[in-house]
Amino acid sequence: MTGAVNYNTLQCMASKRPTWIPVVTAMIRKGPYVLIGQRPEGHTLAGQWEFPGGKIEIGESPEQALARELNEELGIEAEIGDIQMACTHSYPEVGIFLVFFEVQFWKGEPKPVHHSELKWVLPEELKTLNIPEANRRLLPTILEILRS
Ligand code: DGT
Repeated sequence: MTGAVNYNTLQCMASKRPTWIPVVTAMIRKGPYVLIGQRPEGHTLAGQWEFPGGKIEIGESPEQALARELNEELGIEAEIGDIQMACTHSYPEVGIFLVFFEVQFWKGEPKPVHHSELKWVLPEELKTLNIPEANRRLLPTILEILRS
């Protein structure tokens, strides 16, 4: 039977395909400092320091998703700048596709609406903080970008 779609075969293929979650994050810069937030209790990676951001929802562009996340998490109206880098990271059950954007301009003062704490740090301080494994692997590149 040429041209016929075997639904069971498709289901089987789909279940073997890895799941990737797209995540957008912001490098929010003020002079030499960058803003990071501590992930709250009750979420994965609780206590770790991350760049603010989150998952892209269906129908959103990456920039729209990041602007929404920054509004929800920090209470700011951000102008999303250029993509600085992108990477993938695999957790046991799922992978994330992580895209970092530069943010230099925003309205409002960032508040820890979602995070347990926010802080402005010098890029070097990231070396000493508990950060997600996905970010740790890329730290040399992250530092290079933040120093420029
Ligand atoms: P979750 O992960 O189910 O607890 O849900 P959320 O809403 O706390 O997670 P969300 O939306 O922040 O998703 C971001 C995912 O990407 C999460 O698994 C942590 C991971 N990730 C790794 N590095 C970073 C980073 O620098 N910033 C953010 N925002 N997420 C990161």
